[in-house]
Amino acid sequence: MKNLEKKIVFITGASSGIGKSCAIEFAKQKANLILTARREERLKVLANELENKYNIKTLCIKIDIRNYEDVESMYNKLSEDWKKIDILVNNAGLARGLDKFYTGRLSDWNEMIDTNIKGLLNVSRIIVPQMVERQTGHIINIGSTAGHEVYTFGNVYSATKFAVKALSQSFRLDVLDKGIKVSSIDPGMVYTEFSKVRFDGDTERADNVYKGITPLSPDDVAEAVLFCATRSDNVNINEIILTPVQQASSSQVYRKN
Ligand code: NDP
Ligand code: 8X3
Repeated sequence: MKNLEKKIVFITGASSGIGKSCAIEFAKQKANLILTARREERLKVLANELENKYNIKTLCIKIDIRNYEDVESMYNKLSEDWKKIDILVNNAGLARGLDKFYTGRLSDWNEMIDTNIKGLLNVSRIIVPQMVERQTGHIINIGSTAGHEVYTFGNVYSATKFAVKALSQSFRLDVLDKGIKVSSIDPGMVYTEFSKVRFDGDTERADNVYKGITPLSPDDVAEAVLFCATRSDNVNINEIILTPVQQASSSQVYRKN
């Protein structure tokens, strides 16, 4: 298992769910972390806990990845040491709504497209050039089973995750001669704030999504991320698809009463 001590890991969406669990997994490996999201207070609490527990260095940065200029100026303000990011975890993302496309809300579509596709591109465009220059690095994108098959009413969210899949494959081609790894971790149903966000804070509706099943935990996904990040230098894990045992596909889920 590759040693990650003092490696610099940049995580988007570290304030919650999968991103937060990834932060904890990398901290256990003694990596130094750049934790980003819009809810800065949450990042600070997490960073403080991880610094004390694992004796690592952290930076917390409030950022909305939809804004390219903000991402660029955030990176330019980093010290030369912190700029040398070894692992980029493109995790921040969301679903909004669950509707037929012909009744869907434009604001929901824009938020998903701007975050899941353009946000991932914004961050990658800014961070990857230094990996290219140093001929080393690892980009880990969080995709979804929704990027492999559509499901009823999943239209635009699925489209964004199909785009993430296309980008992961394209990135791999673009950096083929640069010594950079590109992995995609594609989970099925994970119990996080995802459904609460999707249903605008309606916790009852959100909880119903997971009724009768044992979903993945964000820690399960973070373990897969860590597995990719700790393979030997010559090994690239292209893709991991993981689902709860009770989920066979995006729409086939076995629920116990
Ligand atoms: P959460 O809602 O728990 O976490 C989402 C994270 O993304 C938060 O930290 C949030 O931080 C951040 N985020 C959202 N929008 C922005 C933005 N514009 N700028 C910066 N950060 C942003 O959900 P998950 O942990 O489940 O989601 C993480 C990823 O996993 C997403 O890409 C999602 O599509 C994917 N995924 C989730 C699955 C699931 O079932 N939960 C299954 C498959 C994939 P903040 O609000 O503080 O900015
Ligand atoms: C999240 C999983 O099935 O809700 O990407 O789309 S699903």
